[in-house]
Amino acid sequence: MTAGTVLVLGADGYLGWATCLHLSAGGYQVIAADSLVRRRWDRECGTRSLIPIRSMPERVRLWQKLTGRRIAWSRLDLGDASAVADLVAQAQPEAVVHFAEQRSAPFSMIDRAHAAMTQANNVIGTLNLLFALRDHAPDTHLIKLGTMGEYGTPNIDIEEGFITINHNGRSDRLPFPMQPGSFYHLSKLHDSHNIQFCCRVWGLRATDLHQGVVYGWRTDEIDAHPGLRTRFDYDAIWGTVLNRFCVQAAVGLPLTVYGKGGQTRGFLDIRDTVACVRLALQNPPANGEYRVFNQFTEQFSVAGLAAKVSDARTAHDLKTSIVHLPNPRVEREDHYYNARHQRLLDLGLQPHYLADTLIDSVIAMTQRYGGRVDPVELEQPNVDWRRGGVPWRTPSTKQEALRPVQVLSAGANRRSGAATPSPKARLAQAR
Ligand code: NAD
Ligand code: USQ
Repeated sequence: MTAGTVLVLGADGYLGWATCLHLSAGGYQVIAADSLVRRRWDRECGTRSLIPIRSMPERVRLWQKLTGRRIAWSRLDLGDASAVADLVAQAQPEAVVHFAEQRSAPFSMIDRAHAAMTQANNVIGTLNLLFALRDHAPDTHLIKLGTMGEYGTPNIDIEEGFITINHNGRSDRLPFPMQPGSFYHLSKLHDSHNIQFCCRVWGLRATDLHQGVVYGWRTDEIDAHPGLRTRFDYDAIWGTVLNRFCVQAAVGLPLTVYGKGGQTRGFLDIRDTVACVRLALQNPPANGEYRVFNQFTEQFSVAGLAAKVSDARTAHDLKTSIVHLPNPRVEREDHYYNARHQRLLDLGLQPHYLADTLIDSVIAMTQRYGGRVDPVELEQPNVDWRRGGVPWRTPSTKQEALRPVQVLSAGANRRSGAATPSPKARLAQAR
């Protein structure tokens, strides 16, 4: 069977770009779209990808030069309903893979404006896409990136989207109860409700990938050339926990476990993200079907992950310290967690489990880009779930903006005092 056209939304992001390459290598006609808003949010936060990333036109040109395969690039904001409708109508894709959302929980908790912007961007963007599909391509398979964080941490086993409940002598298969932990995670749940509703009412078909926390930076396709690399976030707003721990270890800073560290989550390698999307694409649901796959391969506690990174360093005779900071988030730190993740395995997923070699590879990459590390980003969380945070505008005002949250930790005195060393000087000290 010839592979068809796939529209990848959020193509300039960490996972979107890796997925564009993987699907293009697999013979799909990929249309890559993104508003590039994430590059603007980085400027707002004074953050940047540890790995330098090229512009979208440069990346798609390089991919075509190396492989002869064309990825069509389109700058598009999902908030622009008529542009979304035009693109869907014109492309008539077999599937739309939707990554295009504000995806940071801390960013969504900064203040009212960031919470509102996150929910408007994510929920309205997805709604615009749903209407475009209804009106112009009702048979298209929507593959939506949701999150394991929609479930929260209930004291029962987590199923894949639905649970059969017996109540007062009657039984039904109902959506699993959800308890998201941030305005960002709530936006994903609101999306899930809208998508499920549109499948039921309009007969659309959708796969909601409830993905865990992703780590790593390499896929087979990215490895083809340094100019194809995808973003890699390590800072306190955008960096996910294992990626942060690896960078902390690489520059000799303590691994920052928030609270007791018993918070347990599902995790997966970025190579498995792209494989899961392809498997969902190759095995579409029926018209009218809304299905949920829990997309992760292993579960770890945060303290367990810190110990793994520390052990990987010890194997090279390098010492790593672990600090427990007061938790800026409101989340259970010691809880039951057992989430089912069978459906993608049933479709043939061959997981890449977390190994010391992966940790070593992230650390080696970090050492290569050590000059780009801002140690301030690795020491303290800068958004508190109860009090919010201060939205800084430019890198030069960032350190000023960070001051109000110094109280978060005893270690915060490292940032107090009149003369704060420059990031470069701090990195030199850390080494
Ligand atoms: P990312 O921030 O690197 O990429 C998201 C991309 O979407 C950015 O390039 C951004 O410019 C774009 N975007 C945002 N809003 C848009 C809009 N309105 N119109 C067009 N483009 C828009 O994020 P990521 O880590 O690649 O995550 C991608 C998706 O996967 C997100 O939906 C996220 O919720 C989900 N997810 C990520 C992880 C993870 O660990 N990274 C885990 C689970 C789920
Ligand atoms: N944590 C630490 N120390 C750190 C950073 C984080 O202990 O330095 C802890 C957090 O308190 C939390 C856990 O690690 O308990 C995970 O935090 P994270 O920042 O790695 O992940 P999260 O905020 O949940 O968000 C990330 C992505 C998001 C995705 C989600 C999947 O940014 O887009 O939806 O992972 S999940 O967690 O399954 O919901």
